[in-house]
Amino acid sequence: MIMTKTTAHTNIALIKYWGKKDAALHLPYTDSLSLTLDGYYTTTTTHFIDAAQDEIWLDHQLADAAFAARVEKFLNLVRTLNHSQKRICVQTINHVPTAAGLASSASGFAALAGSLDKLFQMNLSKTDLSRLARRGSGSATRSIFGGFVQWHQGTDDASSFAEAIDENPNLPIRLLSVVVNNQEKKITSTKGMLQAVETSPFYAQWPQVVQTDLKSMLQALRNHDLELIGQIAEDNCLAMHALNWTSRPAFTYFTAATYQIINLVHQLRAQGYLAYYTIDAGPNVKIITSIADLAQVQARVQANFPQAQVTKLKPGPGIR
Ligand code: 2P0
Repeated sequence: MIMTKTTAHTNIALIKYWGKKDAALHLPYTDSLSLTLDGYYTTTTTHFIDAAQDEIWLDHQLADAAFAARVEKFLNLVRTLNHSQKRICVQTINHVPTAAGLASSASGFAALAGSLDKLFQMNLSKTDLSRLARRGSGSATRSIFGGFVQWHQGTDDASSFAEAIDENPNLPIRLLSVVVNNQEKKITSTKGMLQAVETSPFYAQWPQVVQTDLKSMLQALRNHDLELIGQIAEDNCLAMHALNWTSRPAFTYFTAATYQIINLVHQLRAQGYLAYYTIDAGPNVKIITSIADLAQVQARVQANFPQAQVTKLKPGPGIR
């Protein structure tokens, strides 16, 4: 029997992906740039089954209808690519709170793509694996690679893939994931970004914002300028969330706790610590800091938010 077990890590976007120019192919309106994280990951195993239907397991239980439907759509794509009708059993273990804005779809579809590549003996290159993972979820495109990763938006299925910028960053960057709420989000990323594209009068500005931020970020990475990396990431995150505030009807992923953590980050920075924040499609915050300041920043977060689940994260590897 073929070993199909594949592990993929989540990634945090420092330059965000928010909006698709092609919903079916998951082609984004902009490039994006992320850091793959060590501590949150998904492990997926697949095998063929002699059955009428696919079998989808999530964390040792049969998956709910919404999760199963999304996975089956991806299985259908891979079956079509391989001219196969075989049913498949998928077993997924998430070492990351599902759908809490912590990119479980990124690690999930990257791991699933990697596992199916082995099952069907497709022998895809990393670039082609990235393109395949993209069909499951946009952010999964980047989780094929470790370290800092750029997703080139491309113009079609062939040209939209991610590339490693620096797989083993020699940079003292650390992140603190501050989970204040691990409930599933009410507005999925897919829905939220569609609403922003269709209704925010500021969406027209977004590609230009990303282009400028990306250029500055690539330069900051080359210079190992961690302060600047944090500042650009924070600014870009706020620009993304401004698209949601300016949608009609307006919406936000932020909750009261989100603002409280933002305020604490500002306080820490005023006191001389390296601390910036970035936030995805949920209320939880990731704090960007340095090895030198990690312990102090973590202590302050834990003292101020004793209920929060705080996890230290560092750059992580690509799929394996
Ligand atoms: C990102 N996010 O760049 C952005 C920033 C959340 C905020 O990609 O519809 O699950 O499957 O392509 O990838 C989360 O959205 O959305 C996401 P789909 P996905 O990481």
